[in-house]
Amino acid sequence: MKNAWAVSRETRKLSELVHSLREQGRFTLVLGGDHSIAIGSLTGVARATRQTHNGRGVSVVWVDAHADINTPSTSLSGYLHGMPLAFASGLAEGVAPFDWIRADHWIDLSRLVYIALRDVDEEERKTVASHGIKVFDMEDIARLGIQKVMELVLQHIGDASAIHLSFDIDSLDPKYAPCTGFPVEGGLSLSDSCYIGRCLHKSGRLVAMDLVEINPLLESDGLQQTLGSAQLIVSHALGFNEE
Ligand SMILES: [Mn+2]
Repeated sequence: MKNAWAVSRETRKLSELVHSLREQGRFTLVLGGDHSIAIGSLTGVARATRQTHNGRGVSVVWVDAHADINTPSTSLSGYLHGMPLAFASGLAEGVAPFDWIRADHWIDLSRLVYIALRDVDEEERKTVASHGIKVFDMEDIARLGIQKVMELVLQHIGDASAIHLSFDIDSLDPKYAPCTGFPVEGGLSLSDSCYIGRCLHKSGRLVAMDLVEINPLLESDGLQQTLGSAQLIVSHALGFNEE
């Protein structure tokens, strides 16, 4: 695992912080940066919402080109940004230095939904299939339209739990967000991305959001555009663009 001790230390702090803000009923918005920070945000939100929403806890909507569910043993790269869901769900349990993550930090994979996947490792495919994780890939979005997809997303996670939106900017087509480490062609339009945020806001159950994988060092020309896209998506998710 690359930079494991530093990532563990910082995500642990973030987990505590997010947990205490959620206990106060505050919405948490986490901006990045490497998607490994979701190890902190997800575990903090999961622990804080375990007893809320009639004990239904938190559902996770993961909008990303990648599945980010490798374990340290299946990862081909060792990058922790490809593993946050494995750590936050207990798939990678008790792995030092992430052994501070205990069962009360875990999210429930049966209430995880992926949107916009299009670059998934073979081992990740097996994990997604064996845990019955719901996926709406780019083909599904093209076929059904984003409105229908979001209807099915909400149907899958049920109508009681809190919702955590983890939004990787590389879910967008690179033409809307070029400044990211691992861009993949054929992604979401900006308007569909905003719709996802708006729809989850309207559910009234969105309690936390990550907006990640903006890397301003990569392409100075496209930076303003990438930041503009991100800002717009966040504003829709926070309810500033209600129709
Ligand atoms: Mn990601």
